[in-house]
Amino acid sequence: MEQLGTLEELPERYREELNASNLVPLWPNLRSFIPPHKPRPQTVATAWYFQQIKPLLLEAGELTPIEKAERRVLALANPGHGLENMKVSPAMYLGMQLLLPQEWAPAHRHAPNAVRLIVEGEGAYTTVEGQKCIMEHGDMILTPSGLWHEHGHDGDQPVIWMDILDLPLVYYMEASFVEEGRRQEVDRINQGSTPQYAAGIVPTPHFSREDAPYPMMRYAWKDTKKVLDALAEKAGYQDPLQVAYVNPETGKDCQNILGYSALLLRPNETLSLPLRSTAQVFHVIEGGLTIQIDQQDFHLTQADTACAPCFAVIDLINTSAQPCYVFIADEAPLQRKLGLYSVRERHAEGVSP
Ligand code: 1HN
Repeated sequence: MEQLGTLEELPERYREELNASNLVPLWPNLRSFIPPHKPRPQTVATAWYFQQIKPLLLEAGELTPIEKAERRVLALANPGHGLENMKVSPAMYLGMQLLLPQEWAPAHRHAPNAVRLIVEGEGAYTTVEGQKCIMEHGDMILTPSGLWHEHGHDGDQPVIWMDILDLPLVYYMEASFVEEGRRQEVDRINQGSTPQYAAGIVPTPHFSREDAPYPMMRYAWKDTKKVLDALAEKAGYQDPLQVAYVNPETGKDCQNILGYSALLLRPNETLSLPLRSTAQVFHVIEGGLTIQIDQQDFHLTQADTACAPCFAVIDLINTSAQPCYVFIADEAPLQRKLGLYSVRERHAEGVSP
């Protein structure tokens, strides 16, 4: 591939004239905008350890009253994107949120979609459009774009959860804003059971399905874990055990932009993932594992989180005698809609299996 001309090669006078007319020569920048063969991500493989996060988050609880924070969150920022940009990848924001007993995080609704993954503590809940979703360890709770949500806490211990939002993308699109609201009336308590879906039935379409794109707000961990364990009983050695969080009425991704799944890594199992065009986040719900990302090892235990850039070579390694359950978030729904999603086999990229 030809080496292209640089900015420095151009006469200073010419560069100044371009500048004054808001013009930029493409050729010095061309290679970085369309690099050969694969993207050059700013996202760097990074891990965040709960043991380090928790004391700092609890200290935030002493330093900043909830009224002064609205949401008391420490964002997990990828240094490759600049910490102040508070992103883990081009479209994913991650944060750890603390709510103390009796605290209240008031109602609002905003353009970015969010999910909460409950990390620690009991007694808290999120109310989404009048539906009170009880928070238990490992549950995933949706708060989709434009829906009212607020958090409360009737328990007696701090509760910590992880927020995942498509904020970086929505902000980049200049589409991000919030509205504040009044305390919601609770009209339904979601305890996590979804007997209609377990029965293989959905409401009849007297109401257009389009009108209810979010039939399920809470994905209870106890149910997801049961399904993974049942799959493991029938699965062969090294069959990937991964389930996607979907809209149970359509089978499609549960949100428009980010995708969510859960994976079981059995004792002493190693899983070599295919190379994917999306960045990925890995969060340990139970157990421990080593994640090798482009030859870099991260040793994670319960509540730790790591991210990998697009097309990274990733191995998930469980050397323990305990099963390990991992929550995964990615940008696949967004990339699929844009026609950008792809998967490459390792051997085609010269990587040994
Ligand atoms: C938000 O609304 C929440 O509702 C948490 O708990 C984190 C990060 C950025 C923008 C909005 C919440 C957020 C957020």
